[in-house]
Amino acid sequence: MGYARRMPETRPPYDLATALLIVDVQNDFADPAGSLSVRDGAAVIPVLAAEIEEALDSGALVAYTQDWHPAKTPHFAKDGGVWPAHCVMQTWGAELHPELPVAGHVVRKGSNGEDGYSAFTMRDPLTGETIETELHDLLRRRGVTRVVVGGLATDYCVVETALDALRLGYETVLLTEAIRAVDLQPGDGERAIERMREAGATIVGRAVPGPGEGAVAGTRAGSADDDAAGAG
Ligand code: VGL
Ligand code: ZN
Repeated sequence: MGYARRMPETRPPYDLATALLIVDVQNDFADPAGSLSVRDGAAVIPVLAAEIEEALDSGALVAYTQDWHPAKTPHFAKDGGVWPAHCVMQTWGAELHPELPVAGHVVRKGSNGEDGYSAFTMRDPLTGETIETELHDLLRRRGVTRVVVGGLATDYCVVETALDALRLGYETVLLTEAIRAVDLQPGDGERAIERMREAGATIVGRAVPGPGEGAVAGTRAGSADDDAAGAG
């Protein structure tokens, strides 16, 4: 609401200095039977599959993350956190969705009970200390300066990953058609996209409406044209 209409931005082409980051496309988020299933989550898979193919054709790195929790962690409601148990290591829910093509390094986050959502950093649940995953090192060693981000979920791991990437100095591109939100509160996904835009991310693709929203919220019929990116 109230956003200026913007011309759609297009994704810069993949090259050796670009990495495609695919966040948490795991059964518990992407499958309707998952314990923290994201509405329409599996819809990101064909979009990401096309991106993966283009990235690989251009020699770009593709990296994946897996939320990877022990059975007991302060991240889970039963142990003092906020979430139903999900992505417990070595279980079906933690596996990458079987339809997602896997062609690159997989970063697992949370193995030692760390909390947090970013692919780059985790929080020690006892000391509150920030711990880096191996992702920044991996990208740095490969000379990556730009990341293209998609996956699940927009309002948690995707937004925190993109904000960390920007903070670490990466040019950051968000693929709106390759993300979906948990939307605990209606509009969380849209607000996350705005936070990424304000922090300097390039937002590419049509806005994907949240639950109960029209194609372009807050506007009257006739304005929901397919070229309107970033609206609603
Ligand atoms: C996520 C909630 C809890 C995510 C992970 O991948 O977005 N969300 N853990
Ligand atoms: Zn988690």
